[in-house]
Amino acid sequence: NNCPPKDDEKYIDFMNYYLLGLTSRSFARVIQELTPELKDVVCVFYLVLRGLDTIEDDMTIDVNKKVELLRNFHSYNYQKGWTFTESGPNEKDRVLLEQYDIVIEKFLKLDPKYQTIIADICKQMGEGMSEFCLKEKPSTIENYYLYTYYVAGLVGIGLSRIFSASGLEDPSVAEKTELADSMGRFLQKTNIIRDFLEDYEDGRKFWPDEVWKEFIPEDTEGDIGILLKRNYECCAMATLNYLCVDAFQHVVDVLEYLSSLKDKTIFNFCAIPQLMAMSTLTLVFNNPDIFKTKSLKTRKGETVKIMRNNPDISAATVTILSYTDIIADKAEILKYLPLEKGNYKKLDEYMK
Ligand code: PS7
Ligand code: MN
Ligand code: MN
Ligand code: MN
Ligand code: MN
Ligand code: MN
Repeated sequence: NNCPPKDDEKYIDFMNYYLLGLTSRSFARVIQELTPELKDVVCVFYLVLRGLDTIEDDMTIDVNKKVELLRNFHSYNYQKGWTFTESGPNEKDRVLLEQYDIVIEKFLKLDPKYQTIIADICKQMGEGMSEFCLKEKPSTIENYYLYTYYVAGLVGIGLSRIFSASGLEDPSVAEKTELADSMGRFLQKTNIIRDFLEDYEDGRKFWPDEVWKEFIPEDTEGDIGILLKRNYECCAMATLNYLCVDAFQHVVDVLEYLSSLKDKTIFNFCAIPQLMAMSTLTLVFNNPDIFKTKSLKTRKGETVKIMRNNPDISAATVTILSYTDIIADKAEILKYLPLEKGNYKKLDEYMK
């Protein structure tokens, strides 16, 4: 048998980075370029949360079973040999759970100070996710905030604790939990807004009902799918723009957080996804195509520019400001749209 032993360190590393490449399109690269002290830690953190999310997303698992798995997931990280082979056949990341024992091997080799942070965030996220799989997905704006805190704000908080624990960043980075929360939620809200059509077609709803109901005539029947109907285009656009404006509020925190970082590789790791999200949200803002096309993405050339630029805090600020210019232009056009069709007037109030 040519297979290396499962406790071979090189094999474990190879497999973990293999799984990272397999399960993350957007984070694999920035994680790999992190400083050596942190890259394995963040790679494992990613895989642990990706594993947890694969359970959350799997609609073939019975809810009671799912709640149990989500709540206990943090403890599996200490259980050598644990794997989960019952994911539905359509789960794109099921192989991660089938090979989860190799993530555990790597997790147990990390400095215990990092293990504790990862397990703690995993525990809190698992509890939050289980709460939401018992009730309906975000229906009020308050729930939408809470959900994005659980699945993304907590990631930002955990990463900040890791940065500070390494000594590469100031202890104060871990203490700015509100800014870290904004870092995560800006990414998550952008993702939820952009993926509306894809998620809807897969039976997932993240846009809070409270928002679109604001913009729709009172006696209308039906679910959020109504936003895809031609007659309701105005309401759909008002809802979209409301959610975009809500997400844009995080950008101030993002810049403040980024300006507190010292390590260049940590800065890149944090800044690049935020700039990508800003680019995506600018593209999506007031853009009716998101209700028609599933893969609305930043143009390749623009992505390359963001990545290659190797931004420092002033370059990142300039990039953000160039996007806010575009947003301001798009918002200006909005003012001249006819108001009679729907509730654009309400939108106008929100835009102030
Ligand atoms: C530990 C890097 C940097 C202070 C798996 C990174 C799914 C948007 O639509 O896969 O499924 O393709 O692109 C990431 C803050 C979390 C928030 C959350 C862990 C930034 C499980 C990312 C990522 C904090 C729940 C990716 C939040 O979505 O979506 C590590 C600082 C995982 C970060 C999920 C979403 C992440 C997300 P799609 P993605
Ligand atoms: Mn992705
Ligand atoms: Mn999920
Ligand atoms: Mn997911
Ligand atoms: Mn997904
Ligand atoms: Mn998504």
